[in-house]
Amino acid sequence: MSQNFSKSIDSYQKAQQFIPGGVNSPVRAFKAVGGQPVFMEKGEGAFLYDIDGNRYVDYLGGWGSLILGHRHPRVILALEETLNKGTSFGTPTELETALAKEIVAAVPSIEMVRLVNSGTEATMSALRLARGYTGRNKIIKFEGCYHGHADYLLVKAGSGALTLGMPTSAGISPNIIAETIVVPYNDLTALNEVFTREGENIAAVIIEPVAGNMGVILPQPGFLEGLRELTRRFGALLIFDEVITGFRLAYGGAQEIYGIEPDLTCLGKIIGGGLPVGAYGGKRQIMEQVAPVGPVYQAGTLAGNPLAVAAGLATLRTLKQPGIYDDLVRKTKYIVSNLTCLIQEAEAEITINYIGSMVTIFFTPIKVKDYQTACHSDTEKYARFFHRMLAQGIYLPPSQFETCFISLSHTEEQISQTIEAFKKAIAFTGT
Ligand code: KE4
Repeated sequence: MSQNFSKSIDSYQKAQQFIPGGVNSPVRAFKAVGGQPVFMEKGEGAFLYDIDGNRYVDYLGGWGSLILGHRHPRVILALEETLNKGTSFGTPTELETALAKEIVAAVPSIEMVRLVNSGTEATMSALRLARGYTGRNKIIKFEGCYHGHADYLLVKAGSGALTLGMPTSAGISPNIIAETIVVPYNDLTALNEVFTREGENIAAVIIEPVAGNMGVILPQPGFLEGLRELTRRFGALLIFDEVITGFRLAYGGAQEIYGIEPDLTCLGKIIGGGLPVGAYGGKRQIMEQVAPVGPVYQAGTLAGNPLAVAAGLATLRTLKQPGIYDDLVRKTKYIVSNLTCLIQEAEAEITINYIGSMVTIFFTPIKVKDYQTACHSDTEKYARFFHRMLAQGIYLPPSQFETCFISLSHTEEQISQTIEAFKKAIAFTGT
């Protein structure tokens, strides 16, 4: 299938005149894989259609937001019904209460929740709340985890920061990051040492319970349990950043899978059904420190926006149907098992990490369990692989350090097409 990208190339030239890098989020610019970004026109189910008329099976899924696929009928209907009443009121609406109630019912550790506009706002607010609640200032994050672009979290961060080779951004005051302590993911010994040294100064530990921003990396057995025990012992809050894993791995998120109860949880992506929604929530006694009830301030003009909330609510209500997560896992296991056979047949130096409907194909033969081992991946090979898949109509994340998402809308036919394309791509990539 010979693809034509002339309109995307032209649009990219135009975009770069008005927008830094021609994109509104760095990872979209294809810097890590080379070539020109593809401009999309439309999404439908598991397909993306670009402005040149090329069609792709989509494994980006709006960076994890679109677990139902593009333009799910229930989401579109909810948006149409809401749009008929308006787009934004800046007042409380019953829709917001309904989404909050749905989240509280889904996640036992969340007794109250505040809706915001993005995952960044959710983690930023949760950390401010942790500092306000504990009266402490230091925070711990893990190397390679990405929690959005708040200054004090852009330290050895993953996702786009890692992709662009700038895990710590320019423009951040040393004073700000002086209170951010970074520990290797899955390293309980290092974490123990920090707590022994600084325990009474730590306001919170924030973690992706399953990392998605170094590519998929699972917590080693005992790691999350040890983290929970240490935070409890030293009086620091445990914040699960479930912006990716929330409602992705289970209806109750990663904390349902691993049986760990954090003090605060950050959500995003899926709870907006493709529109901008983030949220942070937890125990009532902590959340009641948030303004206007308590002294920790946080606000947002469009927080709880009716359209975004309606799309999120329709998504969560659809995910509640029996068997939904079993279907996602079944599809994912089918893809992974077929790709694994092809890797073995080709004796390719590729490792696949996956859980639920989250998958990363690492171009390294070693087990990827943290930032250092993720960085062993051959990003040049990944770039060649990415473009070979793109040329065969498969759209993957334009970075080795991201996650592929399987949605409810991926069909057997599209999965077979993907497996076939993978076989050709790894032959070409020379892995
Ligand atoms: P947003 O501010 O982008 O909505 O959410 C930030 C965030 C927080 N926590 C986790 C675990 C996240 O994965 C994210 C954002 N994810 C990236 C993709 N890995 C967003 C894509 C992008 O930056 O363009």
